[in-house]
Amino acid sequence: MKIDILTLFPQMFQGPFSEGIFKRAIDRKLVQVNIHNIRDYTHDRHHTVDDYAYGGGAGMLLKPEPIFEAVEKVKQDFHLEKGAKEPPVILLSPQGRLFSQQIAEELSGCIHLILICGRYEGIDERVREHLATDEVSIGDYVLGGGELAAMVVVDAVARLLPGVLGSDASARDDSHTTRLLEYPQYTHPEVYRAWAVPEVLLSGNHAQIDKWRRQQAILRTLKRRPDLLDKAELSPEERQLVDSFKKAKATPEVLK
Ligand code: 9WO
Repeated sequence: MKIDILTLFPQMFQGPFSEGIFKRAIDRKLVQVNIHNIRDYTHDRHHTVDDYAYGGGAGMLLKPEPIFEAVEKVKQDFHLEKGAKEPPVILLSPQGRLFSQQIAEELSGCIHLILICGRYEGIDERVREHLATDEVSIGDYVLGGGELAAMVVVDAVARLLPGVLGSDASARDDSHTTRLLEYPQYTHPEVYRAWAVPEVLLSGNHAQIDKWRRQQAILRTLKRRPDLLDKAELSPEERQLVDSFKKAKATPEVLK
């Protein structure tokens, strides 16, 4: 997969992509990330990327021309390489559709992504209307710009690509694909500051361990993210367990 990121702050991307699984994936050519400075696509001597809003109001907006030209250039370069179809052009903004594991999976099927990071007080509406094919938000808060959001999206997408993690299983097997939160996990020592690892995990009884973990995942999800349980795939017995806890007036010990 090739990912082109348009930003006014290219240096912000130096950290995340030079560490850990990313670095390995890039070294192994499983993913290619190119950072482009929007300012390089200006033509005036001051390299102007922002201007006042028509109608007045707070602050400066990103001008459309450098962004259009940058997107057109990276599209053209890719087409020359691959002769491929139009890639998604994703604008990171608080007004986008809310990012999720499902969107990450959808994007991981693309061979080329173009991400646009806004800055200042906003971006000329024509970028949104006539250039971006998609607008994505990573959550309901305002950031200084789209860069950190782009890194979140790229991180979530890249780890789903074949070969990026140790195995396909580890990427797909986690809680947000199965839509339950994770069960509690423990490593050595068996007792730390008088806090012991739950007995069942030391039993060696794998059927019992699996059952305990599944129950813990369900109960934790019920307590912290009950909205997720509606979509989860539960057996009839597990549904009953959930319903009995939901109906109970007092909070059961396991949920505290
Ligand atoms: C700032 C501002 C200040 C005064 C009046 C209005 C204002 N609007 C904004 C604003 O929305 N700035 C944005 C900053 C412009 C586009 C890039 N920025 C951004 C993207 N902030 N937060 C995101 C973002 C992206 C994805 N998911 C969550 C947040």
